[in-house]
Amino acid sequence: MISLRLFAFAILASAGLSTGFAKQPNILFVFSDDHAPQAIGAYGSKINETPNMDRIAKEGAIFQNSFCANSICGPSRACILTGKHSHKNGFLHNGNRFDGSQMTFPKLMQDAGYQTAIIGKWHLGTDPVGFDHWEVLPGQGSYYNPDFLQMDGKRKRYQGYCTDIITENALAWLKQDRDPDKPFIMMCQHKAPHRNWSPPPRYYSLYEDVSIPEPDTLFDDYAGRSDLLKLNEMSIANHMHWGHDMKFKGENQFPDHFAGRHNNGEYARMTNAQKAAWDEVYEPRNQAFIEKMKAGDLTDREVVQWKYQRYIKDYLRCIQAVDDSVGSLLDYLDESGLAEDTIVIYSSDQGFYLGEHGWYDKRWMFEESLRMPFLIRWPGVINPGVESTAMIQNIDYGPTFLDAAGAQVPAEMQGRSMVEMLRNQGKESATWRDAIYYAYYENAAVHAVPVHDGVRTDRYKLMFFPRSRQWNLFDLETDPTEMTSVHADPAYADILAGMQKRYRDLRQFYDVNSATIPATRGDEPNWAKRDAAMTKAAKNSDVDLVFIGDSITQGWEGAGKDVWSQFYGDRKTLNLGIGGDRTEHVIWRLTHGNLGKIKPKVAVLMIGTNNTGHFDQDPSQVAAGVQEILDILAKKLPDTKVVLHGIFPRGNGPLDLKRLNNIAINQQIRRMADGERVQFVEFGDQFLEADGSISPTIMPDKLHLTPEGYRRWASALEPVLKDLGL
Ligand code: SGN
Ligand code: CA
Repeated sequence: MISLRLFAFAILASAGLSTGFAKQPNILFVFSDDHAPQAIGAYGSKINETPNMDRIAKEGAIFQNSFCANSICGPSRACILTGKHSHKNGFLHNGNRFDGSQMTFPKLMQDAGYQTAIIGKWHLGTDPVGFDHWEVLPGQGSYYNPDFLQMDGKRKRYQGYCTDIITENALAWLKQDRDPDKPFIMMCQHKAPHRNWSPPPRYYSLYEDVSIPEPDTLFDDYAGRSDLLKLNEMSIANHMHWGHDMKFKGENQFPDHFAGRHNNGEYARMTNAQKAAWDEVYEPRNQAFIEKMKAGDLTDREVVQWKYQRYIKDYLRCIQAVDDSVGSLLDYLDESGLAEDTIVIYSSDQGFYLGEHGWYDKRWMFEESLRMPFLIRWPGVINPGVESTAMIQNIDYGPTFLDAAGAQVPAEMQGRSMVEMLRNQGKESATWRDAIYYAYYENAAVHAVPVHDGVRTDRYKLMFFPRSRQWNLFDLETDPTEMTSVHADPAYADILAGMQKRYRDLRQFYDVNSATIPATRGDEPNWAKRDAAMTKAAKNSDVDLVFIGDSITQGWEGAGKDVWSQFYGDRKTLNLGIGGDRTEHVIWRLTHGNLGKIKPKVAVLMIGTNNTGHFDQDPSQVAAGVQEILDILAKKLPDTKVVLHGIFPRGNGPLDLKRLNNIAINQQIRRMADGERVQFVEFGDQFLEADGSISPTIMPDKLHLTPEGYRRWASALEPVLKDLGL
């Protein structure tokens, strides 16, 4: 059988693929969910011990600066599969569906002769592609008696504890089902220690008699950073659920201290025997707490401290089972003689807050959730005990696996192979990256974390929040817990400018154009309300004319009201304008219900002045956003004629910078008209005085129209609409 494997490798080598290693190594990639490095012994944990994970570090390498590209489950996994940032692989936030037809590293590993398998959490919506064998949890999966999706489309329920079942099934495939003549990559992906942190019976009492040390920032008040931090819904103080998180039964008895929406679904899945074992341990603890509360023995602060202990102990108990899993897998590699030929990696989809900043969960670009564990053992290549400070990211995993397999890393992968660095015992070359780019897109969702992105170098971190258009800058050397943003500190002016430059350049390097990335503003209540109202209105298909845009379009319901009823009152119209929207928001709306069932004869589109106003965004980027909207309209409303407007002039005079930006956008979007489906109209001159200024009787704030302004707009547009049969 060995000869077959060598034969396969010879073919690979003759095809121009070469690892530079004796043979293609196997890869065992153990990956968990939400396991923060600060809860791993090898990373210096002060709160638990993980001897088996530590063994990987001891016999191989630990990466101290390992980061994710987007700190949330599905996106992190999609970044790994594709070696690309979220905006490139299309999986921006949980709830997206992974496009399995795109290039992924498992497919390329198959091409390179590998047998590929994945068992456990997947969470990408569509079925796995590129795997010879898969068995995955539906969605988040369950800790107790979990169901698994099978390759034949059926579901199979197992009795027992999820972490152990995943381990057993991974071992079964390694032992019995794989083809021993081929190299393999096995991705063993645990659900643990994801919320609701349900441990296995053998660890119900682990840590019960000790008090786990609290992080210094448990009582963070969120001062000194973006005010959006205060809107979070992920604090131990205010957002722990009575049943789901804290494992109480029955009605929430202290609604001032516990959120009450969620029951413990894991308990509900248990068999009677499992329930009895659980109750025997948890109920006396619960009753003791309830009695203390009833006696008024605990201050508010002490309640938070109790909740922290309940949370962290359950979380660490889950990790202990994951550490057992790593132990069993390593033992098997030893026993089977595979250890020498197998790369072993332990990582997790993102970090997690273990009470730091008063939080649980992840998402923010702060250290605890930006970091990912990365431990790697590669016998014969990495010496035991290597510690690397190179900045690595999850987009590097795919390129590394491919490179280790001797396969070509496609140019479209944005990450880089770490193989050379691994051969150099963790020392990065001079051309390795100096900074990482990070972006989080899931706002208007559970935990209320706003969209933000940023860059991190070895010392500084810059974050940008588009909703409030705020920058935050952290000096990780003087403020490692990120308690104070120094963006406005004059002493950091040069550093801020340098980091902003790096931010712009990295966004360009990774081809990030926020004007084309669908974005909801659903975390802003007024926006959410109007968006919902428009989606409702669009359910009525009887619309001939639709206006799409921002506040200038929304203004037809304000300053433009009378003109609207005069011109459009008798026509079947719909106004899809929302003040403050940029191209990316319109893209989101048109793909999330705003077009409903309508099939209008004409769509009037004007968008982009806020891309200019908010960010002075590069005209070609904004034009690409407009193009994206036109593409969506072409797809969704192929029979609708589009009247694409040049963005109206703004500002004081002909050389106003923002006006010039709009002019430059208009120059580009004019070319998007085909004269057939899309017509371009430019009405700017309607609003300008002879000297290029804008009269206050037309735009008092040099941006928004008065009733007279709307009259001029409607009059100029009218012949175009008539021409189009309206
Ligand atoms: C669930 C959890 C959230 C968690 C997300 C994302 N709530 O919605 O706390 O942030 O998953 O997690 S729960 O009530 O279901 O426990 S992720 O790891 O899948 O991204
Ligand atoms: Ca996760």
